[in-house]
Amino acid sequence: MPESDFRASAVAGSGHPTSSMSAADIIAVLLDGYLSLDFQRSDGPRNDHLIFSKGHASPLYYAMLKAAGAITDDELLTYCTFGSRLEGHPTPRIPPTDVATGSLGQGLPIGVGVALTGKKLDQLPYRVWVLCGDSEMTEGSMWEAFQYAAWAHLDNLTAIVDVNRLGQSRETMLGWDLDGYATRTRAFGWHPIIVGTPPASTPKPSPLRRGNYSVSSPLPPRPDPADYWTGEPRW
Ligand SMILES: Cc1ncc(C[n+]2csc(CCOP(=O)(O)OP(=O)(O)O)c2C)c(N)n1
Ligand SMILES: [Mg+2]
Repeated sequence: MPESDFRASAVAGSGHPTSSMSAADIIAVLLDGYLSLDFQRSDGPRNDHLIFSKGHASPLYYAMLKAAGAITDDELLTYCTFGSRLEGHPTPRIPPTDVATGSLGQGLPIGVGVALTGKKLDQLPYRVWVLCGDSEMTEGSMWEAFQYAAWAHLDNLTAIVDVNRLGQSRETMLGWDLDGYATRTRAFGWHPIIVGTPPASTPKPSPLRRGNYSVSSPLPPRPDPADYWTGEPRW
């Protein structure tokens, strides 16, 4: 998936490949053992739902679809071209996407609605998985969603927060404070599980670091590569 992620972004000269890399392990584990979704029959009512609330990680989403056999390599490389189903942010044009995401703070609230539908209206056994960014957690709508989901006892909903310390242009408010996320979500009635540990020290900027993904840059280096903005490709 990381290879597909970078190839699609490189061909398009666009996208957020490092935001995608950041969650590649998470999605690989999900795909391998947890996500119950038949990509060949993605309209099946019992399928799990996967919502990329951090929709800018679309290269990863499409890399996952390729890994699952839902799209070909040729289609992967149409990423971000006119007429392609693979837009810069996922839309329902490409199954099994339920909803267009990309405006941060919307995917989890929508996931709440899908989980509510499965549990209360349709009474289907599917699970809803929502991939969220750590900077995205500053959106108030996320916390409305956390609050409502707990109140409605939506035990069919899993929010995955990809804590990579960085937002668009700098460190998030909580940085590597994983306990800070756990404390907050627990206070909202959730059962947080911390997976992994933050690095012992923040690595020096490297060419493939999140937020600075120059592979070979024709541009002169900036004074502080840590300040590079996500979604600003420099090949
Ligand atoms: C409502 C909204 N505001 C701003 C943006 C622009 N934006 C795109 S990516 C990004 C940073 C996201 O950081 P994070 O949620 O931590 O995701 P990461 O890329 O680190 O995985 C921002 C602010 C957006 N997509 N939506
Ligand atoms: Mg982040």
